[in-house]
Amino acid sequence: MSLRLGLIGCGIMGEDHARILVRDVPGAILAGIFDPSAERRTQVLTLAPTARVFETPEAMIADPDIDAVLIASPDATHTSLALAAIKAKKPALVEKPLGTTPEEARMVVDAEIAAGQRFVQVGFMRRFDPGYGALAQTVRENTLGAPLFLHCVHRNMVAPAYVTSDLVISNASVHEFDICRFVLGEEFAAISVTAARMSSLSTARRPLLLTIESVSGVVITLEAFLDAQYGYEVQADLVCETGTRSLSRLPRISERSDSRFGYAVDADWRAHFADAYRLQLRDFVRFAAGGPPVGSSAFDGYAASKIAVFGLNALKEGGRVAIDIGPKPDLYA
Ligand code: ISE
Repeated sequence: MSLRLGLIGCGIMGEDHARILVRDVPGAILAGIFDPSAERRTQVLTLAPTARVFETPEAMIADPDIDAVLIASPDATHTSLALAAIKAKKPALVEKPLGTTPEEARMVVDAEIAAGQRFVQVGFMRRFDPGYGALAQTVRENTLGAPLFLHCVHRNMVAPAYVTSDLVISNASVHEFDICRFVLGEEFAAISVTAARMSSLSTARRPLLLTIESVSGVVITLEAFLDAQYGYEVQADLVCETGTRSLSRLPRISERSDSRFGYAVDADWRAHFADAYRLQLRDFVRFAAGGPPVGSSAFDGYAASKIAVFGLNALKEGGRVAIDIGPKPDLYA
């Protein structure tokens, strides 16, 4: 029997999950949806006309006809809904951030520890991207010697007006914190943040350069620039003792037209990480059907939020701020 998934939140990410689920994920159906907006519900119902509409997310989580949930509602609701899923003993794929503060995210970790079981997968989809997978493999198998630098770039076309410099760290850079921990397979020791001058095209936030030192001494640099205008771009260059390995700069398709030869740049992360989103959902369905946990755990979600707080301190106070996220509980070993 197919796994019956419930979708909480039918906005940009919820609709994307619904589309992927309906088209590309065997073994699961979209059985229920919740969203306060009739317009957004209708959009998702056109993809899955038989999905049942629930009045509240709590009713959906408790319903015996729903086996697992995708939580893609506004950030401030993630923690309480993840806790409700754990209480109902239902697997949940929770969009990042797991909490709006590390304390909130920690509540989810503690609830899983008390339950003695993992239910939550955090939607840091980059862990499923084949390119990042290859970088992680390089480190794991020591094919180029020890890693020394990891140079990252995170550029958005234009972020919404509410995205402040703080959110560049706590909402966008958290992806980088998670994927760099994954690629290097270790924790961070310190962070510093330098803000560039404001782009004249955006007065909401400043472009940031983050420098992070890992516990073993790898230096990570991250340009986080959310107003690049030309499109969405993510880069990562892993510099090791005997060579470097990088995410490809070139998309799979090139084009010749109008006397030009070139490549298109993706407009946003959904297009750029389409493969990763698909693989993430497939693996979540396997996990929810009884398979092993995969992807980012609740502890990884907590770690990203906690690192963000150290980053915010570094932005505010200047200088190098030591990072300590504390020990990893046995459940996540
Ligand atoms: C956005 O909030 C996301 O979650 C995307 O995955 C990320 O890549 C993007 O840059 C953020 O602004």
